[in-house]
Amino acid sequence: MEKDRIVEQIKDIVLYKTGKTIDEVSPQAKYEASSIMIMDDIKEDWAKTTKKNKDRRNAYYFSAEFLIGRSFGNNILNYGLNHEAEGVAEELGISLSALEEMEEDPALGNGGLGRLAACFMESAATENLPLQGYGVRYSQGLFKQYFNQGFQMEEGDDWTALGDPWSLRKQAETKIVNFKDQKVLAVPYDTPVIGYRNKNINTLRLWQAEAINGFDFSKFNNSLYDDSMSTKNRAEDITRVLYPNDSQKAGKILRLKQQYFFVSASIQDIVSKYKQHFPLDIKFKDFSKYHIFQLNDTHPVMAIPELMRLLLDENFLSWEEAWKITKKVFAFTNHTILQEAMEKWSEDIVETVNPRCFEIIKEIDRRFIAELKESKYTNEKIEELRIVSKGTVRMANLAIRTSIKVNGVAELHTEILKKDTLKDWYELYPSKFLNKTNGITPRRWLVYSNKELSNYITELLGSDDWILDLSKLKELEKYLDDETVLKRINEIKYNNKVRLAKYIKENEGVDIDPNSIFDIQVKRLHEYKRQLLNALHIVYLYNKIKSNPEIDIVPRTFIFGGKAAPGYFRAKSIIKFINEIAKLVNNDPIVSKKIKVVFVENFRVSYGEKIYPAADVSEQISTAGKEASGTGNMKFMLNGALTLGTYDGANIEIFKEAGEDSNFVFGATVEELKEIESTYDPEQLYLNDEVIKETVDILKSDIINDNGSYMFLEIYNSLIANKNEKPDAYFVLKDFHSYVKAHEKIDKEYRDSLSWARKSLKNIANAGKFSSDRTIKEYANEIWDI
Ligand code: 26V
Repeated sequence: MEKDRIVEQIKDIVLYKTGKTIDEVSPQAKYEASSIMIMDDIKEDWAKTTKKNKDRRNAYYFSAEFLIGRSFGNNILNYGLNHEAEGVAEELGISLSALEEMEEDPALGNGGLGRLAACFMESAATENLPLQGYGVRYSQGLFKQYFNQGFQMEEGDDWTALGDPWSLRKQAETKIVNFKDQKVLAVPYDTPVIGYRNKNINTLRLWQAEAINGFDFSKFNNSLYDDSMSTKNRAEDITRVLYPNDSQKAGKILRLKQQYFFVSASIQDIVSKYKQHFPLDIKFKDFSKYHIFQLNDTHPVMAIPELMRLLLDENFLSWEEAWKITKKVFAFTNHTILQEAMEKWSEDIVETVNPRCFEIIKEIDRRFIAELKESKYTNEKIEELRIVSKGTVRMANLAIRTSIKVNGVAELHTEILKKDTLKDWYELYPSKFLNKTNGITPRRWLVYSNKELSNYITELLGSDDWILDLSKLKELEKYLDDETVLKRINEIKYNNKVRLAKYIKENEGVDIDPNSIFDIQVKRLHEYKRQLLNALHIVYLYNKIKSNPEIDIVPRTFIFGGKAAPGYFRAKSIIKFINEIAKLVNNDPIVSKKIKVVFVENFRVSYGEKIYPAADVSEQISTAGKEASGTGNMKFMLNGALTLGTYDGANIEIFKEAGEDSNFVFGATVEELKEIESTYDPEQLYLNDEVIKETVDILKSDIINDNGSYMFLEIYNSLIANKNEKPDAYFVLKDFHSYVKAHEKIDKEYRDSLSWARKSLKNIANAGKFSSDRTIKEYANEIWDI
């Protein structure tokens, strides 16, 4: 029997690794051995896929972040071991979920961009597409978050402290990366990306920096202990830590080194494999037939000069020959329109990282300008488009100039890029621009994390084909008026809420009621995402309940989760504010009967897996035009939550697919905001509107306490009396009443539980578009040609 074979194999690994029998070892050891068993099981299929892909055109996803989440449960599911898994765990004397909880959740990404990369890798493997991931193996993932008196605190994330059973160190394929002031080793670690039930296994290769001659014995023998370690430390520093996506990020030299490090190693790797495979093609004539590199934002853009450098200096191609190839093999994705996130590096930093690449960038710029001048471009336009200007290198410009295609990540976002942010570029290269609306993998975000709903869908549709073709969910619409089905939808949601409530009780120490509406906002903290609007609405409700304790409202639990970048003061203030509101609300004997507030600590992929299935309401309330796409919105929708959202990013496409009447749309549109932008006066709004005034004034009251940090006054000033920047730049007060109304509608509609379930089912049935299988096939067909 398959189960017995697996159990025996795991026991064997335990014995080999620990010298003990299964009943003597820790849960951690059982988890590790089970993971090794899976790695052993898949090895032939992995090798086969690698071999098959050698002869084909491949796409390479270059990304500084791959937020892959836990591997154990997902690999069991995708490799088809899930029917045995419970039984195997039982034989090992542990539950499957306890085994799963042993795994560290690697946080090798900040948020949306990194998680998207992980969903793409999974979908490509599932769709049999040859897509390889290349990135950085950070020793420290994104910081772990906890709260002390409601303030965010950070601690390191040493995610490999107990080992990393999911990667193989490929020492023999080590590369050397040259910086102006140091040379380091790049050691690759390969992680399998297992397609869903198709035995196709692609590779995610992450590079780790190490010293070439790590340890100086002569210094050590001379008692210069610290000195003897310094080369080693300086090398390892390069991949030590994932940078938090900071709004006021400085142009940190180590960050550019990190970027150059991984793209240099990756390009070297790919070029050297090409030369092995086609030793006769010394002019690289066929290189562009076999390779296409997708640049995930500007972070990997140094790959462009690096490829040029390798072709010119190490393979002796002429500039024209090298450029012709380089111009064919890159494509670029933009993920944000926020100006501060567009990477610009000062010339001296680029020069210190790698002087030769800097020289190449300047030459690319020089030739580009000459071309523009020839086409009679005005100096003003040329200035906009230049790659090197005013002492800085603009990475987006370098990427767009070189790439075959440039894409945004949702329809609205791409339109804004074309009409506004990248207007001049769109004029110059209209055919380069296209949209690729983001997606999420249904395996992790439904089949794995919401088993009950997933099984029910299979039961209703009579087959599990929908897992590989999410558009099939549309067939669920035939049950929209079936009371038995609607009741079962509600029952499943309730069960998921019970599970989450239990988890929150254990982890946050707060009691929440599964019969209340679970109204959830989980995402990175940022002003444009407007967690502050959500918080102010809770204050408004608090005031209302205080003045009328008998008020008839459906009990609501507001759940928040998300990290603020450690240097983003205002985002941290908002966390403190929400935690203080939670304390106020939850400790009030009357108010807490109607509403509760919880900010969960350390929101991450594995927390998301428990949260999305339990949501009734999905808060997607960014200022219109600011959220490029969002992907959390899709996870909620697929799990049957109704979206409370603005016309922003992919929300618009969600409303279009599922219907506005199955969701709650509010707030000003991009066009409306543009119209009022120059005359918007939040202070007048505040002075003339009693409700807004009373709500916002809590920030200056002693009802809540910021422990002398002045954080709440700072938030107040940011809305009303900002001296240095525009007050209320994200239109929180402007959208306040519209948001309150939408919440009132939720309160009203939730009372009709069948009608609510119908809307929930409508969302599930129309979530097909948001499968990353759809997205990745569009990339494959319209950009990569694989
Ligand atoms: C910027 C920086 C700047 C400096 C240091 C590190 C760092 C890391 C990441 C970033 C940019 C983050 C951009 C991002 O995550 N954008 C999100 O991408 C999602 C996937 O396309 C999209 O759904 C979200 O709307 C968008 O905010």
